[in-house]
Amino acid sequence: MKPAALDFPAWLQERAEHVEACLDELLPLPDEEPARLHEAMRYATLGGGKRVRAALVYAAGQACVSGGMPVAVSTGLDCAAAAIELIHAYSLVHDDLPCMDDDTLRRGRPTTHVRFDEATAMLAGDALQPLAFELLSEMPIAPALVVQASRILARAAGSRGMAGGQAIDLYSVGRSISREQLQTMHSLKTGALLVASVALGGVVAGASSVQRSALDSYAAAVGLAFQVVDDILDVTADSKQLGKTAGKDAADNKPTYVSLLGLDEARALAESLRGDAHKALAPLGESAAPLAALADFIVLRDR
Ligand code: GRG
Repeated sequence: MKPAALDFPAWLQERAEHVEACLDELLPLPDEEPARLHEAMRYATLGGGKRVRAALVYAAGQACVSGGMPVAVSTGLDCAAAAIELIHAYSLVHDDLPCMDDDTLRRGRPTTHVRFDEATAMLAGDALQPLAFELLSEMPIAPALVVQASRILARAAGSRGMAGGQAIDLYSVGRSISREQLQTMHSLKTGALLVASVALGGVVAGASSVQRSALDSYAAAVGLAFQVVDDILDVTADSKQLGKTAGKDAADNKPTYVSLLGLDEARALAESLRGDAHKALAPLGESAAPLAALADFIVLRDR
């Protein structure tokens, strides 16, 4: 019998609500001292976001498990999905600070430093980061896999990953950079966490080397596609649609795929990366349906 076709919007919504509930439960309550810090951490993390990274963790895990999902793997995927969303939330809070992008709108609401204050926002980001690793340490899977997962996330968030990409981004404002340099910057700044999300799902599910290599190829294509589309949306969508300030890259004189390739070629690149992502999934079979649908979602999204 043919498996039922995936209802992707319903799947994504269910996964987003599920990780939101996990985050709500694990974040310190807003009345626990220091209350203002805890309130800021919850503000930065809860009630918004597409939860693409969490969805990638779940979809990659599902692609590598045949038959029913063991409870330990399911709990481990919850921890990994929440951990990556905590790191992502911290990065957005710090990115919006006056010393970085100096932005006032995020997820359709005032940024954390505007809603609270700069020092509290900085501390909220600082505190979200270790909380992610505390969570990974609690995964009820083989200790060797916990170590692998921690290493993947640490590497992706650090100076050889997201923080390094952010540094290159800051130093490249107003300079002309080549397509290769742009790609390096984005593969670190945005791609590293997306790639780590897919890798974490595979590690937690105990993926084989064939499965891991398929996931790696898929993640490389999707990680880059995400940024190309982000650059396109920055010029084609408005702030209301995006929930953040549109047109900011051009206003800040930042090099982007659109400024480098033009809109049509940037769109063609995103489409070709979507094709690469689909091809990479061939060895994973039917269970990779959510990963395939996520590649479509990332490329065809309008926010
Ligand atoms: C401060 C160390 C440090 C890093 C910041 C992530 C980042 C690096 C900067 C964010 C700037 C930015 C808008 C990058 C473009 C790609 C991106 C990460 C967009 C936001 O991710 P979404 O669209 O956000 O998944 P939601 O709100 O849906 O979670």
